[in-house]
Amino acid sequence: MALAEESGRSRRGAAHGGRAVGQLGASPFGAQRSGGSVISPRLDSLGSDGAAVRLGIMGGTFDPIHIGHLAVAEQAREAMQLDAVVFVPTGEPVFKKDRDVTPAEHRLEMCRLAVESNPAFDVSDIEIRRKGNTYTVETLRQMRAHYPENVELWFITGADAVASIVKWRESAAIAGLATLIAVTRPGFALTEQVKDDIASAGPFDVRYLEATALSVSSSDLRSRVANGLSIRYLTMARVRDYIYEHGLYGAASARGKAACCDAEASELNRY
Ligand code: DND
Repeated sequence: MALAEESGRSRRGAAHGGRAVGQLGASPFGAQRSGGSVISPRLDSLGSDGAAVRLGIMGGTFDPIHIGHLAVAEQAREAMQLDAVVFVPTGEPVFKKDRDVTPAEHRLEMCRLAVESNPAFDVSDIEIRRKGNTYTVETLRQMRAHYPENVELWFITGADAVASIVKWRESAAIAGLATLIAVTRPGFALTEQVKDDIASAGPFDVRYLEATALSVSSSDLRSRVANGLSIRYLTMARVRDYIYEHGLYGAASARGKAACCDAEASELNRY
């Protein structure tokens, strides 16, 4: 992996200790509200000790989450020295109205299962708790309002998502809320034209990152499950087990065929 390019306005330099989220101490700042956490129980107090913190935000429909999402987040964390990455599954994704999206509670739970072994990763249900269409600008505003200034927000996207950002709600406002990390994704070229379009849509600070290519997609996983094909190695074993346990993506009818291939991996509960 190599950092291909860095562009845009400069950001405040900060020393980052590379602390994992589990090591970030609790404090009065961001104390949980009586009704529960604001971002997530582990992340609410981020930055409360005044130290500079870089929080990566991985937004997605995650229907289902797979190794492509996880690898992108991990490589962005490493390359940009993010202290933590929070996965934020969408409530009602605006660009997916053409198909039935799996209920949010399933997508949320699969995200939780997928990230639980990484101490630098966590999941927030902030977009699911917010009713109506999900807009990233609102999520970033909520996070900005919650965290002190020493917490920098870094929004991680694949190349396809960043190319469409100019069409997102209040895209210019997003530029003022977060640094964007645009990670290359197989099949989606980040052409100079795309970069120019983004630059003309607002004063975005975009860091282009060449990550290890993983040509895996949620739609392929859904299709494989529906057709009784194995998704072993394409997502975490716990996520795969969850899909079969809950009969997602037509898994109930396909279970017998795929289960014979997956039984061993389920026992190991790894890949
Ligand atoms: P997707 O539906 O593309 O997520 O949504 C990505 C984010 O864009 C979410 O946070 C949405 O709320 C936000 N959005 C979309 C449209 C409009 C607005 C906001 C608005 O505010 O108006 P997926 O689950 O499909 O993918 C999640 C991320 O992972 C994406 O950035 C995608 O590009 C990336 N990805 C990969 N990157 C590298 N290699 C792979 C990948 N598969 C997915 N194999």
